[in-house]
Amino acid sequence: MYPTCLVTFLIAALLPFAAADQVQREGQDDNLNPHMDVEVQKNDPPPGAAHFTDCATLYPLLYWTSSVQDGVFPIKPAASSDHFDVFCDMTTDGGGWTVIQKRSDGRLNFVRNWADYKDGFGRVQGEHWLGLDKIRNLTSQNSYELYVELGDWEDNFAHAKYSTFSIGDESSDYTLHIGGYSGDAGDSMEYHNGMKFSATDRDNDESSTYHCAQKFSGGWWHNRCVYSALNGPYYQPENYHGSDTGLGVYWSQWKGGYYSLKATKMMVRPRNYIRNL
Ligand SMILES: [Ca+2]
Repeated sequence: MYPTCLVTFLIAALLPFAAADQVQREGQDDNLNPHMDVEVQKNDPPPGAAHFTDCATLYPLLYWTSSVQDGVFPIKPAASSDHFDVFCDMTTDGGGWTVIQKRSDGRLNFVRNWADYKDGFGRVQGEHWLGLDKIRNLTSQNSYELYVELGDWEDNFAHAKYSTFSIGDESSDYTLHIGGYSGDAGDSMEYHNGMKFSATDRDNDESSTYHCAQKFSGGWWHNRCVYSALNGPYYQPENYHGSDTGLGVYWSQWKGGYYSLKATKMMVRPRNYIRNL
């Protein structure tokens, strides 16, 4: 698919950078790699970054160089003015997924305002929300699908896959377009199709009674109010007491009304992605 010389160039140029970048970010310890003396200018696009508009376009390079693995890589969607780092899931369901949301331990607060949800928060290596503008830029460059992975406190996992997923721009309040469910988690997103995004300081929901984003916290495409709320407040099991506590991290069709999930991951991929090269 790629000429040998291009592959060689990209391997030489991109992969060491990605490694250096990751080391530097994780690096509370500057001596983590004393041989890596590279001055990384955050605003300079890394060599090769402009070639990849999402993790799916990166996948063939990793495949042909026998280096398929999950990890952090720089991408630049067509509509984005600059590159940014994303976490690429290259192993689930054929790989090529760009992660847009992840929760795993509750260390990151998701009860946030509009500006935070617009810009994104957290570190892509761990819990994070990629940001509505970036999600918009990603999903507007092709027809995208969404994969939602859920984990409970007994280490069971379930997933919901949607063959259609995109969001409008900010002038539409990032209206959600989603459909084509398959999976074993149940469809808890259909109720939110066509809804605008709401956050703690922005009530765009369909309820005249509630400010859903304040009542259930976290930003989401609230209706009246939720069948799912993956950005809801995170609870350890010992601190969760059903209806007395609230919904927490919520996906009604899998675990029922009052169960706050342990882990979530939302990720996107072009629908025409060819998984087997
Ligand atoms: Ca309302």
